[in-house]
Amino acid sequence: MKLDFRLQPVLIRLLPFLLLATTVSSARATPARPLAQPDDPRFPDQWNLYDPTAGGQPIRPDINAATAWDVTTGTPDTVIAILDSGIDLEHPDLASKIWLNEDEVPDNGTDDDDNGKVDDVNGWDFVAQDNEPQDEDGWGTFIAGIAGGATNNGVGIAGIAWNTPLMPVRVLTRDSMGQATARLDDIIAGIRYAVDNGARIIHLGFYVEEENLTVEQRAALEAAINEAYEAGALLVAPAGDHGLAGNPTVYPAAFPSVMGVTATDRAKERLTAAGHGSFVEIAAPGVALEGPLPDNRYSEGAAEGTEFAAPHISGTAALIWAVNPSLRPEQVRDFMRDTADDLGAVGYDEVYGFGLLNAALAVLTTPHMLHISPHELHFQVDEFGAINPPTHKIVNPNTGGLTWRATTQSRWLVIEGLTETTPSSVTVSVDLSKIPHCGEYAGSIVVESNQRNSMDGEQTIDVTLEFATGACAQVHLPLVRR
Ligand SMILES: [Ca+2]
Ligand SMILES: [Ca+2]
Ligand SMILES: [Ca+2]
Ligand SMILES: [Ca+2]
Repeated sequence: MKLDFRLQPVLIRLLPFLLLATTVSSARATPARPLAQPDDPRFPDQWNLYDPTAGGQPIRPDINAATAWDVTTGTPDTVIAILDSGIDLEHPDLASKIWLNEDEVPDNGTDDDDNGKVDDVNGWDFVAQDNEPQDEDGWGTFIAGIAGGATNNGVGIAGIAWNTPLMPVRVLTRDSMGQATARLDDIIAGIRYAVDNGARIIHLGFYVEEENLTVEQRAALEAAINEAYEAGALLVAPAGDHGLAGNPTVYPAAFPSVMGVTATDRAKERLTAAGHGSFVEIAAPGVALEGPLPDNRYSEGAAEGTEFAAPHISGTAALIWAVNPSLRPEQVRDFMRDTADDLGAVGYDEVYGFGLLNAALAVLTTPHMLHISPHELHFQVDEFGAINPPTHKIVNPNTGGLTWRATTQSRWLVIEGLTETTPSSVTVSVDLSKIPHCGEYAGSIVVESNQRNSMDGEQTIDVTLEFATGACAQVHLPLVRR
């Protein structure tokens, strides 16, 4: 939403949560589908994530999230902070996704993690100065749902980053006239809170026209933003919806450290009201969107605005970081810019920026970094001939089954069941019939990435097998009898 910092507390002319009478066409053609199709009943209407009718188009209107999900559905290690009106903490598509501050003991009146906030288990409400950043307006809930709503839970919508926690940081509210307001100090404190508490992506859901910021205010906001960027966080903000109303330069989108996002529709045309200028860095779907609203409601495919395009960038950044957690924010940013589908004038332009976000290509282009665990497996045969444990799992928590494989030269090891979705895993067991006699055995499993742009080579998992005291007689019995 649009903010105005001229008054304290800052008055914001309300940017209405645009609910239009448009309905999404319910075309349900079924071309070859990516593997990771979530079961959320509203997913077929989320053309912005995956448009099943877009197969033949050289540039898809969606972000092709479904193809990206074949590689990764995100990781719990990457947290997205949503600086907005809070998040509906009870919504069935969000409750399970709310960030949990594990260092804070709830409801004991103590700031256990010493971060300056008492009992901040689920983020912070800078407006009310309490630990319940509940959304009373809807903006933050909707944005959170696009970036990382609960997915494949059989309910409502799919989000982009399935496994990524969402940290509600409430900085926006309404005044007595129903207009949206925020205090600059709260926004700055909210950014710092997000960084200090481990958010890697800071989603700034609002925009302020240049003329409504004093030089000092702008400098203070930019300093906090630059500090966050240098600390390793990616910052994302809407390019604003006043392209037809003077087309002002807006902040924070126009700060160099922030990705400014414009909105496109299902025909890949820019939302006519979207702001345009050098502060536009990238485009994402932002018209006729389906998403969650407070009180277990949904937008019914009728939300539009650059505010709702921007969270596509934040959710995709979380997927990129899942593929490779070692990246700096500027690298994550580059992968999205470099893989965006060019629209409008050839190359970068001030209407579409570097083009329309292509989450699938961004994720596939990101150098894969293999994260598997554990790196050692141990089996034991007990005196009754049973193997403990019967199976081990090698888990790849960040990326899906398409991205890696596990093989072994040890004939007595059996590897099977590579799962497709993240976290993906294989099951390892022992085939005792391949063991000639009791003793101690050492084997190995080689894990390697399938991705051409892998950053790491083979990884070896050592496997040992030993027979417990008393187990040998059992195993040798058939041989002895012969
Ligand atoms: Ca605390
Ligand atoms: Ca506490
Ligand atoms: Ca869902
Ligand atoms: Ca262009």
